[in-house]
Amino acid sequence: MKVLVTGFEPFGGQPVNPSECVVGALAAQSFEGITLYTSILPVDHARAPAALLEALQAAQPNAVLCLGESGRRMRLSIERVAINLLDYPIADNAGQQFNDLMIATDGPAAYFTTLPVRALLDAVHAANVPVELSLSAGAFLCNQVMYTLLHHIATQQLHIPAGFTHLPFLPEQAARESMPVPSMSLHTMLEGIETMLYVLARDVSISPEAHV
Ligand code: PCA
Repeated sequence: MKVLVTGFEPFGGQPVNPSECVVGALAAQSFEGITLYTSILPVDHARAPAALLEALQAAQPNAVLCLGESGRRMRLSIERVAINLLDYPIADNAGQQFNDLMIATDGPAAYFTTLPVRALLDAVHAANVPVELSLSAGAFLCNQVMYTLLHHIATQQLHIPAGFTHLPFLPEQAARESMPVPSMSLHTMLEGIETMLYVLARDVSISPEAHV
């Protein structure tokens, strides 16, 4: 099966983005039964959706897992819901900052992820990697990408499990902070995300007519 995994470039003054590190490490490996496609998305409200849709077109995947950083999270956070809202206090990497703006004026208020969240949670937990289900991907770029992904899949009537997982800071990021913040090693993050990929490979029934 084909799986598209995306990450984000660094933002907010951070030297790295753990999602970019995880995606880079995954791309250097091979996974039995999985053809992996990867893409690093810009933290730019105008360019991120097009970059995501381009990656979807190129991969024609059977499942999509988008990754991003959330420095406040203590565990891998499998997001349940993307909301139709851009509302964030810091500028994106293009210097833009929005409040109270809809992502899609013709779209519903929210989408649930179509990933098998309970199976993913249980498998990652069984692999001894800290993980949780999270209600909301926020209202910044990660939410925008998750909403754009699920809106595209819904409107194109695709049958592709898709969703988002937030990652904590890496230890080298946490070490730079003046206040104590949680972190997780790249090795542990990779174990968790690899486990998720194998769950998707096991659980996802491949629809041959799925075209993105
Ligand atoms: N995290 C941000 C955007 C890019 C990223 O990695 C977010 O949580 O929205």
